[in-house]
Amino acid sequence: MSRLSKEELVKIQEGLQKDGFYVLRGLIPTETLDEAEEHLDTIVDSLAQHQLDNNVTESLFRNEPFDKRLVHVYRDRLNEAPKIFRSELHLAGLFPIFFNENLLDIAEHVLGTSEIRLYPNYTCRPKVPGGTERHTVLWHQDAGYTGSKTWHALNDYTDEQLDAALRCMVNVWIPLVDVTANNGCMQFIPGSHRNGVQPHVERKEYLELDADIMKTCVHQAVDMDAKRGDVILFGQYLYHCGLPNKSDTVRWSLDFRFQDAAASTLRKEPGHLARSKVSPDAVVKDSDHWCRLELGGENPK
Ligand SMILES: O=C(O)CCC(=O)C(=O)O
Repeated sequence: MSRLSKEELVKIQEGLQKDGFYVLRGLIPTETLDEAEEHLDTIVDSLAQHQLDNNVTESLFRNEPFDKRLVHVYRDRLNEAPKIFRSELHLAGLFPIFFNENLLDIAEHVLGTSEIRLYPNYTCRPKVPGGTERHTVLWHQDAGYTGSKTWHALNDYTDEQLDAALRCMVNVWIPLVDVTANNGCMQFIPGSHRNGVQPHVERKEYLELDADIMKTCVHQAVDMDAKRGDVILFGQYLYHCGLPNKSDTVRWSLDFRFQDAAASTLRKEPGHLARSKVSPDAVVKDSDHWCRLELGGENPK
């Protein structure tokens, strides 16, 4: 894997500062994506087996392609299909993506520290067709979730801790299939990261940015089309949503965040150390190590 140059890292940081996001084309090698896909398919194996055991389906659909299999497993019940996987992601095939050296170089450059954690919120989204409410992500800022006490956050953080936690995070979104508006890509409002954290309303499946705020800017929304292996970077403050999937295949993607390991996660989970000069022995070493760990890292006793 060739490493990004200093010039490229500077350009990424400038793009993030200016627009609130940056897209890297073809960063993740095909073999890495193929391996991830193979391991994610084992999650689909379990779901298919469960449906078969309960006489809900007549087959495991093992020969169906990765972007079709869940459609068969959940045929006529697409609104029951899982919207995310999290605890299931301690799979060997995901280590090379979550701990990709180029992504860690970007995090180190953008966050200005060698102490980087994988934030305890890493997600795989199998966005099934049908445009269901469950699979259509409403306009939001990730900061809305990170600080939300009814969602994941601890009850006793200070405003200073919240501000520090949000400012030293970079979000990574990777499509495992080509994505367009038709199969439910994200939409961004460029420059919206400059507005700070805005009010969100609790909806059934997701939080939603205040409707009056969205009225003023939704006409600026851009479709974040991307190819398998591209990487979309953005920050906690950017207004974004995930469109409904109107295609007949599953829109698979991964999203995760890197954070300065010195900041609070604002959760009970500490995350997983991904790079460190201070405590190199505490870094997640390899895929075997990753498979032995649990979602979000060991909770402090
Ligand atoms: O994948 C999507 O459609 C939306 C993802 C998203 O909102 C996020 O990663 O914060």
